[in-house]
Amino acid sequence: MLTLYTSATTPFGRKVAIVLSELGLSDQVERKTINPWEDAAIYGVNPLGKIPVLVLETGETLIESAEICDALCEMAGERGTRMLPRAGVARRRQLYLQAVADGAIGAGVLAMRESLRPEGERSPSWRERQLRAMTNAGALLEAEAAKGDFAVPGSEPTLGECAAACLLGYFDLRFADVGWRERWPRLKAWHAALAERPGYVSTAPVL
Ligand SMILES: N[C@@H](CCC(=O)N[C@@H](CS)C(=O)NCC(=O)O)C(=O)O
Repeated sequence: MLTLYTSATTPFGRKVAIVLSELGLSDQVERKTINPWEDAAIYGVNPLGKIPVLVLETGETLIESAEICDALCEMAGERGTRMLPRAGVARRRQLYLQAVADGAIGAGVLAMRESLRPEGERSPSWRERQLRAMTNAGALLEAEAAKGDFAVPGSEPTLGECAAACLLGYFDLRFADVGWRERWPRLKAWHAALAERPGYVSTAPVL
């Protein structure tokens, strides 16, 4: 059994959960819910204090969602290779899309935490910078979707697409005022189809 430390709202943990579902590995994982901001027990599995964390049966601990997804794709054989090719330009493309989406989510987490600081300690320019990274990433993904090689409805998403879907879900959760569907119509159409997949539905964040 694998052990996944995650929470009901983490977008990075959601990406891992979607990948597990798409790869048919969900039932091989025991989930442990933890709030990394409040529960110091997280440092027992990740010195960085972040989730998600995946502990393998060997005891090996993976502390970064991209690293976790890579390992899961390797475990899943053929389907894993379709989600994340093992080498070459096709692999780099998926890692690139994932880096764009993950980077934007990370910026969003910083902006969200900034808004929780006491009134006088908040920096509007800092938040603005993080939002700029998020909207730049959305625009970039819209351009990628316009190239026409994002998954068509009903087909299996790649790793980059799973990450992109989590970014859009995170806009819905914390940054609805950005109005991403109005800004990026191709992503809107693509997301509507992907959002029907069981892995996306069953991992919807719970506040
Ligand atoms: N690059 C990491 C980012 C993980 C991350 O930032 N997780 C957030 C929750 S969404 C967290 O645990 N933050 C706690 C902290 O930064 O102290 C990954 O992809 O796994």
